[in-house]
Amino acid sequence: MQNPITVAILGVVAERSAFGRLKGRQLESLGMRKRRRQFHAVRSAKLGSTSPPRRRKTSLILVFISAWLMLGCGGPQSTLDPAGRGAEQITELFWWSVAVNLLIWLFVIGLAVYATWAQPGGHRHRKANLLIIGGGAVFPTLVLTVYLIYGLALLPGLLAPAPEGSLQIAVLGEQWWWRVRYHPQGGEPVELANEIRLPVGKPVDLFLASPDVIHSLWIPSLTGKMDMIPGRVNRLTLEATKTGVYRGICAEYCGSAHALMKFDVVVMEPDAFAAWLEHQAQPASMPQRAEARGRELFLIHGCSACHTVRGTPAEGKVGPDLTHVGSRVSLGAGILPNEPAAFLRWIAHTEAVKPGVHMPAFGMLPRKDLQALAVFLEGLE
Ligand code: HEC
Ligand SMILES: [Cu+2]
Repeated sequence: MQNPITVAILGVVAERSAFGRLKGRQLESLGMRKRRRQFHAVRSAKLGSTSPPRRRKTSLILVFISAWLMLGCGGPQSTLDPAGRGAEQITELFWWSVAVNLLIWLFVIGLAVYATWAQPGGHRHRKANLLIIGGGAVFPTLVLTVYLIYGLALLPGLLAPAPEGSLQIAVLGEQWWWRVRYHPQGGEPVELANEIRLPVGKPVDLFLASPDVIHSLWIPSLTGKMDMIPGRVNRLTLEATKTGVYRGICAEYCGSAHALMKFDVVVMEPDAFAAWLEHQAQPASMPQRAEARGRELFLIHGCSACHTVRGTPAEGKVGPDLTHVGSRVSLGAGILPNEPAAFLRWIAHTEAVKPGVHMPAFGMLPRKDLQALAVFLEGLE
């Protein structure tokens, strides 16, 4: 936003000052309008450049486009629209730095304007030195030190673990999806995928790791990001403050499908969350008649070598757990809507939907079978 405005202001200022200098020497006797026109004529002849009004118009358009883009700073994946303790503090730091930067920017623009209007002339050596050392070294050091202290002071709060007895969730960054394992107090772990649900107002510890490449888990609305590094476990503590559906992404380039590695974060009332988790811990419900064929095909075609559907012989661990895949907000790690047509598309054109994916496409199956598989998966709620 500041850049186009700076360009616009400095453009006008530079033009004026050049005009002012010419004015004295060559254009004394002419009327203001005439002089200005003459100045542009002289300048264009000298520089062969386009007219300044056009440049100014371009700058104005840039300003409006930037302002319009700023309006997009909301929604389920915005640090400027916080819904978690960590994000609230980070947003506050952001707005403080915007305010301070704005003041500094106004001051610098003021200096630039002053410099173009001031009469050129000698400066006192001492004064010039003071400006260079004070404005060029001491002032920036002071401002950056204040920022540093502010930022460091936030860290203990952001990094503090959740209190004893809080919910713990292990999240593994896979290529290119998320393995999510809940460890409820006094219960068996529950493995799910590509979606994290959280109780509102409760601190939760996420334990982040990866079996092969480095990823970074980032839920901008809730808190800052944290790397997932093979061979170590990083802890990220979250506390969601508003219910709703937010987006998480991988924030560290990890391979071909990095940009297609997302997930949904659903923040629920604690009671609804407990009921949801209890349901997710259950095995898949017995298929109705319509779904029985799909279940059979799922086992015949080898899907079960890579996927688990609890309550069936499918116990593969390579891909996401599909026991309750029909109940997820989205499909394929946050890239498709959760609906039968999307299931069909995913199974038949896996590679086209997510280039580099570690699941073979099953486009060679008859359409009838693909439909049966989609119906079965959609029914796994
Ligand atoms: C070689 C292992 C492998 C086989 C075989 C396999 N899959 Fe997958 N599947 C994966 C992997 C890995 C992913 C995660 C891909 C990603 O998102 O990057 C996946 C993802 C999925 C998803 C999306 C899950 C989610 O959480 O959104 C569905 C649905 C799915 N597979 C269904 C099937 C079906 C149906 C079959 C059999 C016709 C099958 N898979 C066979 C490895 C496999
Ligand atoms: Cu990644």
